[in-house]
Parts: sequence; structure tokens; C-alpha cells
Amino acid sequence: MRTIVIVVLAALVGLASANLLVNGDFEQPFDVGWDTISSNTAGSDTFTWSDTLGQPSPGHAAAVYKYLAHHASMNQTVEVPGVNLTLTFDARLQIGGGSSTCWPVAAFVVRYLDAAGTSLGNSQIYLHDQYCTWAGSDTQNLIDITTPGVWTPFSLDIADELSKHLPGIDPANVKKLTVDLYSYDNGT
Ligand SMILES: [Ca+2]
Repeated sequence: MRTIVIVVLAALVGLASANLLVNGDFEQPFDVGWDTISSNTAGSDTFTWSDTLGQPSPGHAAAVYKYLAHHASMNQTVEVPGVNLTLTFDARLQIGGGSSTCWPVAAFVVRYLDAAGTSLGNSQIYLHDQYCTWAGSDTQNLIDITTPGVWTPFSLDIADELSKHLPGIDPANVKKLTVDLYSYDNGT
């Protein structure tokens, strides 16, 4: 099955009020500031930069599309001065129908890293079908979206998120954040 994640604007803002993300508004091509990774054990991936993705505000947006297994990701890792940060973004998440052996997930993932770049856990704002087997834990918070296929503004208070939902992550150890437009499918 297929998944798509589209983001028009992503901002990670701390007390200094500057966006820590490079090209978070995607007004430059996504090879400015963003990395792409894909794993195609089946099907294909597509990364798109366009001003005609139906976005609610003028300008460009980026889209990550994956058909069948396994995943496609557009991501950016930045050093952070602490966790008093707010992440805001406008996104549209969409999935095709799934089955018990081929289920898709579209997600906007925030990965928390230590100074060495080792993952400490993540928060995922995600859209999944009934067959998805992902589970939350004290280092992984799964947040269901309620607006599939529709452009929606999202906001995540990082300090609040860690203290309320991720007790397995010590905020003092979070030195980097990865934001990840992530399209996934488990099946072939
Ligand atoms: Ca834009």
C-alpha cells in the first residue's frame, strides 16, 4: 500500500525565536538542509518539491511518497540548546488501504538524540490503519492524527512532550533533534 507525507512549513523555535531548521519552509529545494533516505525492498519512492501540492499558504512544499516496503524519509538533524522548544508544522498525511501483511504508516517523527547522535527515543505524529502493530513505550510516544488527507497545523511543545509522555528520556541528555517526514509500509 502507499503512503504520503507532505509538509509546507516546519519550524523548531526556542527562546531565541530563530528557526533552528535550515530551509524549514521549503522555499529552497529540499537538498538545502534536508537529507533523503529510502529503503525499497519492494515498490518505489518519490521525493517532490513543488508549489502545487494543495498547500494552504503560498510557496513551496515537500512531499515524501512510498509505495510498498519499506520506507522513505526526508529528515534533518539539528543541535539544540535545550528542550524548551516548540515545533510547529503544516502537514498533510495520507495512506492507502492496508491489510494484515501490507500496512502503511505516514508520520512526522521527532527523534531525540544525545550528543553522540545516539537515539534516545521519539515522538511520532502518525496516520496508520487498523493493522499497524507499532506500540508506544516510555521512549516512544505515538500520537494519532484525526485529519487524514487534510492540510493541518500541528504544534509540539518539546519539554512538555518529554515530561508528560516520555519518562524514559532524560531531557538533560537531549542535545540534538531529528525531524523526519516518514513514509512507511511493512509489506510487499
Ligand atoms: Ca513553504
